[in-house]
Amino acid sequence: MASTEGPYEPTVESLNSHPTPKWFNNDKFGIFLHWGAYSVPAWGPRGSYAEWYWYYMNSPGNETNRYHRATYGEDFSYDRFAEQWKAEKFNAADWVKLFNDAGAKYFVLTSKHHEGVALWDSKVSERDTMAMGPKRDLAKELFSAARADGKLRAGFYYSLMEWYNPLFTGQPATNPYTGQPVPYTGAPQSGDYVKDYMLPQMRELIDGYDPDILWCDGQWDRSAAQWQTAGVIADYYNKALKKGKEVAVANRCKIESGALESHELDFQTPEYSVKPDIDPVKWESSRGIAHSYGYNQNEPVEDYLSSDQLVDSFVDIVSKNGNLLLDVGPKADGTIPDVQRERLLDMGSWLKVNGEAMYGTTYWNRAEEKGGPDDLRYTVKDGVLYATALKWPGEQLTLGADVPVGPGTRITLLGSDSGPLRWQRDEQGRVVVTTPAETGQYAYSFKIETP
Ligand code: FUL
Repeated sequence: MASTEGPYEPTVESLNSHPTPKWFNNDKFGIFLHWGAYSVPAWGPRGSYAEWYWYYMNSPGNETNRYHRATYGEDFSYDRFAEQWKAEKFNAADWVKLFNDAGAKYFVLTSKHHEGVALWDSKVSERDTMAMGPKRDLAKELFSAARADGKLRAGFYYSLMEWYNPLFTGQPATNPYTGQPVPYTGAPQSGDYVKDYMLPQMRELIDGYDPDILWCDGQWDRSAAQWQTAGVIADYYNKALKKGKEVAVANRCKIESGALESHELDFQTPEYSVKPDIDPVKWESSRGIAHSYGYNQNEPVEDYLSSDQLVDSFVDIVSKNGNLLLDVGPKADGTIPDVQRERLLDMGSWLKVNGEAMYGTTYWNRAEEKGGPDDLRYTVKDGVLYATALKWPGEQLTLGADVPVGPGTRITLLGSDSGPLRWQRDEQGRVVVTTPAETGQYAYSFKIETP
């Protein structure tokens, strides 16, 4: 397909010259959503990805393979989950409100995971939630609600690869127990997977829904030359530019290696991992609150991060030039599990007080004060330095000797009404701040202003 006019061309050099949007750096916190037919069984061995249900079900010897036979029987094909998926309690406005209350600034919805079920009204396939299960354009409902509300940016995750699509694999999907072929419901039977199906789907998402973020996945399965995503990305950038809009594309959209920590496109995508130190190349770490992206009913509450751990990890990420894309796994009925909702609201109440030390900041000359008595992280914005202590420091907070302080310096604790705090230097020249009464919870942001 011919490229639209504009400065971006479908070459590695041209696409890599695209700047990471400023808003993407400023916003820091997004919500990832993994919702699909896998949300119906919503099951995986503890510590595994529940959205991989079909793959594990198809792997003899795997716990999910045994679980499926025992729970649903050998003849129950995966696509029946898509039919059982009703989303009957899904209310997009409620989700948007929850994400706002969590302090998130954007979200990324799985428009199609490796199982191949599209969450929008796809014209090139009937393997979508219009024809199957919910019989609704879930993506449209969520994007419309977000746009009506006007506060969140909206992005799409899109899996380039599909596990058992015959058009992609060259063989029929099969029943894992009998080896008999099973239908791959609704997907086109002929044509070229990439040219006639995958790239047109990506264009449907971009042209029809105007996403702010494109977050590909499943890229490892083929080379950049085979995926041919460069033309779609160039058009996406050019169209955005014409509209005066800035969009962000994840490195997994693969114009070169697609490796999670490669520098291609707009940001790196480490998964369940955090950079050990500042990386000036923008990155966004994604993870579920527990060990799965898709909802896993087999995961007990103790497998979830506590709100304290979550906030600490977020502060750590931001101090190192990262964003946190925190995943929510909704249930098949469209409700969000209580434990996930609670964590999100705790993040939100922390950010209400301390968000000033996070949103719109950049990293300082170092992320943390190693060797000091307090576990703290630095961020900076408009000449103001913030030091966020991951634990309450006690009566004194010890900052590095090079923290810029002088006669007019004013140090305050966000959320405290005690006013400016006393500070002095210790024998090693470090800046020691006398703390007020303990406030809030999880982590404590001190604001250091020097005229
Ligand atoms: C991985 C996928 O295989 C996981 O299921 C999840 O979507 C994660 C964000 O990317 O590569």
